[in-house]
Amino acid sequence: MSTITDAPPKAPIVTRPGEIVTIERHILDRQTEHPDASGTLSALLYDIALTGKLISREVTKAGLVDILGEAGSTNIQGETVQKLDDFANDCFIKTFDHGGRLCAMASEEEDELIPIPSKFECGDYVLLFDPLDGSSNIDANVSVGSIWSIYKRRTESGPGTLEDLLRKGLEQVAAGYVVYGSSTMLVYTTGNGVTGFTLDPSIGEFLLSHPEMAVPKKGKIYSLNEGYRNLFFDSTRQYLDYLQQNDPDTGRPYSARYIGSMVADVHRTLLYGGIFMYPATKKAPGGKLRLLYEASPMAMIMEQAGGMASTGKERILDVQATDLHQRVPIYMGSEENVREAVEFESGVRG
Ligand code: FDP
Repeated sequence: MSTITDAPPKAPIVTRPGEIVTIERHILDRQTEHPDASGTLSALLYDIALTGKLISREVTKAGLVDILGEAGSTNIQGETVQKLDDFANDCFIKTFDHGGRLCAMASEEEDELIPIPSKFECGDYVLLFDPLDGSSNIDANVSVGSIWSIYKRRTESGPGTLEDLLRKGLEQVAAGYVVYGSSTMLVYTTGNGVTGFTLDPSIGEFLLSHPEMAVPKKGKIYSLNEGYRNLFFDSTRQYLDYLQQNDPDTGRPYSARYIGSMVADVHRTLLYGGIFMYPATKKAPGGKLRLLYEASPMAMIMEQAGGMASTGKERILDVQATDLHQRVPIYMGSEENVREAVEFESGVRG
C-alpha cells in the first residue's frame, strides 16, 4: 500500500525564466521519473484539471444569474439551469465514472458511495471529492473551490466498496484543490511536494505558476469563525486569548482573517502562513468539516508544503475514517502555529 512516507525524493522542476509549463507537461515529466508507472494516476490528474476548467467556467457565470436564469428555471435555450453545487457534483461524476480508472467514488454531496455504472470497467483507484466547497459564498462573488483526494483501492477487483473509501489520509496517493477566485488555481500533491498552476482562461490551460509551494514556518494570521466563541471549549478560548495578547516579541496580537470558504482560507494560509481552524464546539463536538472530503486532502497538502495538520489531539492523516461523512476538528497551517494550538488544546498550556 502506497503511503505518503514511501514517496521517492523530490526532483526539482527546472524551469527557465519565462518558460511555459502546462499542467499536462508537468504531470508527464513527473510520470517519466517513475518508469514503472502505468499512467493511470496521470490520466486521473488530467481529468481533475479538466473538471476544474469546466466548473471554473460555470462559477464565472454565477453573477449572470439574472441574465442566464435562476437555478431551477429554464434558460433561453430551454435547458433547466442547475444549482452550481449540483452542476459541480455532476461534472465530477460524469468525468470520472467511465474510463476504467476508478472502482468507486464518494462526494460530500451524496449520502452513499457512488458506484461505477456496470457498463463501464472498474479500475484500481477511488476518488473522493467536495465538488463546490464554500458554496454559500457564491452569490457574494467570494472564492469557492473543489477539493479532491485519490487512493489506491484496497479490495482486489470488481466494483469498489466502502472498504476502499473509508481510509486514513496517510494512504492518499494524491490530493489537491482548485480555487475559483480572482484567478482559478489548481494546487496538488502526489506526495512529492506541492505544485500550483494558474488557469489562463484565454487559452484554457493551467500553467505552472507556483513550482514548490512551502508554507512559512510561522505566520501572524489566525482564521476561524470567532462568532462561535461562546460555544468553544475553554482550551480554544484560552488559545484565542493568547493570540490576541499584546506581545511584540512573539508577534502578537495576530491578525484575524476568515473568508468562510475553506479552500480560500486554506489557500491563503498556505501562501502567507498562520493557522486555519475549525474547532470543536459545544454544539458540534466533532467539528463541522468532513474528514474525507476536506480535512485529509488539505492535511496532505499542508504537510507536503512543510506545515502541520491536527485535530487538536492527533495528526489528521492518522485518523481512520469509519463513516463517509465523518467530521473532525481542524487546525492546519504553519508548523509553529499549529504546534502552539495543539499545546493549548491538549492542556499542555493554558
Ligand atoms: P459552506 O458551508 O459555505 O459550504 O464545509 C463547508 C464550509 O462552507 C467551508 O468551506 C467553510 O470553511 C465552513 O463551511 C464555514 O462554516 P461556518 O459558516 O460555520 O463558519
